Amino acid sequence: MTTMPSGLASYFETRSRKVEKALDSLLSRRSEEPNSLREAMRYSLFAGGKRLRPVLVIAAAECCGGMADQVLFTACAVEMIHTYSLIHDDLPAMDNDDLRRGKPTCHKVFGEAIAILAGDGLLTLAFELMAQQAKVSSKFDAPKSKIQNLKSKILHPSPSDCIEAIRVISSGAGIHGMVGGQVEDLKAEGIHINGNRQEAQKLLERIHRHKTAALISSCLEVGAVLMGASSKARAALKSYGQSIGLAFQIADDILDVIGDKKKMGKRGSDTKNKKLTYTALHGIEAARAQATLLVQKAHQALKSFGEKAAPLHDLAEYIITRDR
Ligand code: GRG
Repeated sequence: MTTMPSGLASYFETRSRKVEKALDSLLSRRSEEPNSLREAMRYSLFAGGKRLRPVLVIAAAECCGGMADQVLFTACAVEMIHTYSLIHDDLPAMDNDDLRRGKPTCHKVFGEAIAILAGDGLLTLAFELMAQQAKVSSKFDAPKSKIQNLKSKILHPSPSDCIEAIRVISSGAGIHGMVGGQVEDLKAEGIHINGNRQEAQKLLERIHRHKTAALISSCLEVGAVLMGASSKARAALKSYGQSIGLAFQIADDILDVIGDKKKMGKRGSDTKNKKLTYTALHGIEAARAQATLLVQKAHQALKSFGEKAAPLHDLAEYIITRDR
């Protein structure tokens, strides 16, 4: 296990700082919202997450010749969706976890009702934000001469690309992605390696392609979509995302067994919840080998991007060597 190499750490730091700042201003005090709701949303949003998904949106956009500012709304939106999923995942009706990122879970601090609503609030705010991006973009959908007179130096994604971006994120986060995968995961609790191993492996992969990899992969695809990239570039980034998404989950399963619980800020709960995991099914060494193969596949997918994809190559390596 290792911490992030310094080149990647400074890349991550600059991009995630932009995201932090934007999130902070998007969730600043507005008189019409109940205080407890905003506090609960902020509590989970600023509890020390790695900001992997928004950085992936930015890295994919940069890989297609764009800049962080052009995709910042969408980057913030995916972090909100990710945070809502963690709040709901920790609830007693799901994983029933008391700790997340070393802190009491949202429902432990604010109660179950507010935690559910904080998740709902983050999910809907994410879509408001992405729709807002389309609205801002349509203002800029004007003849070039007019654009030159505008103060903003940011070139906004086109309104139709913004709408396609909303579709891509909905698909990764919803019933065909994360939400669907979460349901399959809950149903699989208790199913174990005593049964048919091949069937179990197929089920496990289906769960995580949906629950974890779908949102991660849509973060990469959306970066390409917003930059109006070619369908080839879009497919390559999507494929990279599917591979690192699964590798990320395998690494998560390994950390759940052997990780430093202090660094991870949570207790491993997969064994307690009799979860079907890569480590339970194959053992740690075979799970590691599977993750390494997926990372090799991810590198392959980036071949056509050359140097621009350097941060994504480094990220793929980090995903399976991370310690939290
Ligand atoms: C409740 C609809 C719904 C979905 C929940 C994402 C998820 C589905 C559950 C989280 C459980 C879990 C541990 C999944 C494994 C992979 C994963 C998403 C880990 C957490 O993501 P990180 O490590 O989190 O990026 P940080 O804390 O860094 O933001």
